[in-house]
Amino acid sequence: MHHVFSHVITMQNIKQFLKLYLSKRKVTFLSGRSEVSSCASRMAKSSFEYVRSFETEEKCLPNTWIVVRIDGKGFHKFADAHGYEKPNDKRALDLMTKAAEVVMDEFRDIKIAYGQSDEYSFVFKKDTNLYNRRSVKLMTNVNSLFASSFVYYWSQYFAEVKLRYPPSFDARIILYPTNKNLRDYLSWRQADVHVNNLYNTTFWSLVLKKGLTNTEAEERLQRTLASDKNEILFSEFGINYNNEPEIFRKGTTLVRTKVKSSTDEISKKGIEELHCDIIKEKFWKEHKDILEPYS
Ligand SMILES: Nc1nc2c(ncn2[C@@H]2O[C@H](COP(=O)(O)OP(=O)(O)OP(=O)(O)O)[C@@H](O)[C@H]2O)c(=O)[nH]1
Ligand SMILES: [Mg+2]
Repeated sequence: MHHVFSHVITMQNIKQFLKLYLSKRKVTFLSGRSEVSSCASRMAKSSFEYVRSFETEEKCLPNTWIVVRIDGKGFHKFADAHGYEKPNDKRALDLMTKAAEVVMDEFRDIKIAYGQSDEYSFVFKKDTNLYNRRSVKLMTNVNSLFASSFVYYWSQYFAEVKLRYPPSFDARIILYPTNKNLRDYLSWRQADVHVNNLYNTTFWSLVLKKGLTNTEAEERLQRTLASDKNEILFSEFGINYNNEPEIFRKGTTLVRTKVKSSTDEISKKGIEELHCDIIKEKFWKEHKDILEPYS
């Protein structure tokens, strides 16, 4: 016992011990951060990670058309703040369509898009597997790319108008099981343009060209039928509503087309902008590829 003790406390041993001890400390000190972070990551995997189980994930029903519709938030105010022309501002509609094209370029499973006023609907093919059909992923990605593109391209369409505050859009997702349901949805949006645009065209003619106050124009149009508004436009303003630009009357439909390249060998997919009737059969006969693979 005495022998061992006396061996341990020789000066040489103390020096060696201290050297070893300090070098170990240094190593510990230098690797302190990684030890702390690896400790945190171990903790994250253990005691913190359970929070992940609170996340929920909703998937769109298989075999259904997925429609994402975005709509400008408070665009009545936004239009006024940025001097939109009344009742229709071509720049605004073109900017909306530009943003929609960016979305269609990015998300190739969108087969058709339809826009009017401050809204755009995007239709994903029935069998898309994008984001595993997770509805929140689909909806938020479409919405945020649309909104950022709207801002990104603003100055190209409104060169003289400064963007006064950041616009935003709401979004919803709707599932349609049959082709008929989808066609009826798109018809509903196009019928909405017709009703609103006929009203707005007549309303703003009365206000801007005839000097009526907003209230007077509103009263004048109360309980009028479409035919009455057509008549007011024609007899009082010489406007034949059917000759108004199609983009205002029909909204904008975006479809994919095959564009022949200059060499004529490869065909590249492009986007075509249409302002036509999508309620009647004709459009769907001419664009069979949208619905036909599906029943
Ligand atoms: N002057 C003008 N206004 C437009 C044009 N396009 C859209 N708007 C305005 O945008 C509004 C769109 O309607 P809503 O989406 O129902 O109304 P909103 O004010 O955006 O309200 P929320 O969508 O509920 O947030 C219209 O009522 C118009 O005031 C346009 O080309 N010219
Ligand atoms: Mg809106």
